[in-house]
Amino acid sequence: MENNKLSRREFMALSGGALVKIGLPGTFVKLSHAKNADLASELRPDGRLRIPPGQMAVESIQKMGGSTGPGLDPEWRLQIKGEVKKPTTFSWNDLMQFPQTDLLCDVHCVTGWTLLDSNWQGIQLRHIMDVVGATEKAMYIIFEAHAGYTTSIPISEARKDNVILAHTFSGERLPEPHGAPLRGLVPDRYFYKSAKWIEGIKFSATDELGYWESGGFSNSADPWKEDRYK
Ligand SMILES: Nc1nc2c(c(=O)[nH]1)N[C@H]1C(S)=C(S)[C@@H](COP(=O)(O)O)O[C@H]1N2
Ligand SMILES: [Mo]
Repeated sequence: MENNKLSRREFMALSGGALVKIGLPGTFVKLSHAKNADLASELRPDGRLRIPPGQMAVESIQKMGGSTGPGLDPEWRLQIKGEVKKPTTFSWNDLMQFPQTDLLCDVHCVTGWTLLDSNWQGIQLRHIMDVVGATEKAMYIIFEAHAGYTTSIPISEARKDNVILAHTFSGERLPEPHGAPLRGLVPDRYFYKSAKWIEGIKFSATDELGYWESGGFSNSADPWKEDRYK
């Protein structure tokens, strides 16, 4: 699939005019076609294609917008709630006491760009799950972010090693447009599952469609199945 398959018109239709927020397809700087062609046959350790179908590797992360969040506000807190044994509100300092994970991963935006070998640091979500104790009813994780943005993942995804709450990108504190102070990072789903500026994480027995998911985008958001739309 060509990137231009996601035409402006389709985006407008699907997202009810919220086009600007998800970004204009085709405005990003791609790696060369030759480099993309090289990578096209490369496989990940799990046997999946390095570049999922319909994606194009780009040179750097793109700023995809959204209502900017709290940045480095010392009053910022992360509230963990719902189906957990110990509902807890963490400060920045609390989170810094947890084991920190260094992650090298690829991210895939539904508009067609893929950033390879991006480097992040943060706290594994499954570590937080261990600390607060998910109840047996907990089947989904709902990320609640600034300005009402939400997105969800199944708890099975949330337990994966590569799912983190990221505060550092390329060795530096996450820039504000990319989600400071903390964002979810779910590399194996389209990037709209990686909520920037998170303020809460809700464990839930039932799923709740997120911001993009209720606007026509896929809830499974699996890049290798090209689950872009519902
Ligand atoms: N809070 C919040 N998180 C968000 C979004 C948003 O608008 N608000 N956009 C999502 C989408 S559609 C994408 S592609 C990525 C973009 O992240 P980036 O701006 O760091 O590239 O963030 C996701 N997380
Ligand atoms: Mo996106």
